[in-house]
Amino acid sequence: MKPHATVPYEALPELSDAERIARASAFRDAIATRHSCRMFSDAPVPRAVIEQAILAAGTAPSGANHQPWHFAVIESAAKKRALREAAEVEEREFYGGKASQEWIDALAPLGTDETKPYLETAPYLICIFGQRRGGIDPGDDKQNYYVTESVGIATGYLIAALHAAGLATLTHTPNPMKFLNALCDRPGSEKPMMVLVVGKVADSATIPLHATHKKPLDRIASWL
Ligand code: IYR
Repeated sequence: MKPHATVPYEALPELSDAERIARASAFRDAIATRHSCRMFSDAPVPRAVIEQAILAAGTAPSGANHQPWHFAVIESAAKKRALREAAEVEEREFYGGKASQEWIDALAPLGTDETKPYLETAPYLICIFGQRRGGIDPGDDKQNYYVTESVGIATGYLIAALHAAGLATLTHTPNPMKFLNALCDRPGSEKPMMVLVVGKVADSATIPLHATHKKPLDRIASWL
């Protein structure tokens, strides 16, 4: 390697093989209870939970460690209503003819339609933006790399952190979603990538049976 400033890798725990397997399995059990939620309670959630989860997301790996993400957290009723209205305009077009029949058929087991009441019910809508340019220091205007991949990984961390805090999430992707820039006061150079709906699960909420069908290991992995 070329010379560069370093610090020691903080020691990871020395575990027995059995303990590693048990921990990996326990994590799988815990994360497997996470499902996309479309029935949220309007119960408030402390902002500090969201802050800690976003800080966890901010530790994700990214191209050249430029951390090309921004999380705009909508919590005001007025902004939530505006987002819902804009999203529903697009969803009406999507379900009203823009989407291919194949896509509509694929969504049938989820029971989704153009009405998105949870966009107003849930306490937080985290709008996630990718930055094509930036860098690590304030005011940097450097090229960023692997923005989509980096933001995707950070979003995974965010979802996992919120799940660990006992909160439900829904990844929502209005199409197109450029309206999010104006709504969230973000510069046009940023790419809106996802809305993460966050809150407590509503009493007697259900999930589609379809969502419980996960592929077995031999269909998602191979050993070479
Ligand atoms: N954005 C629409 C449609 C939709 C698309 C996919 I791919 C999904 O996994 C779920 C929904 C909606 O939110 O209804």
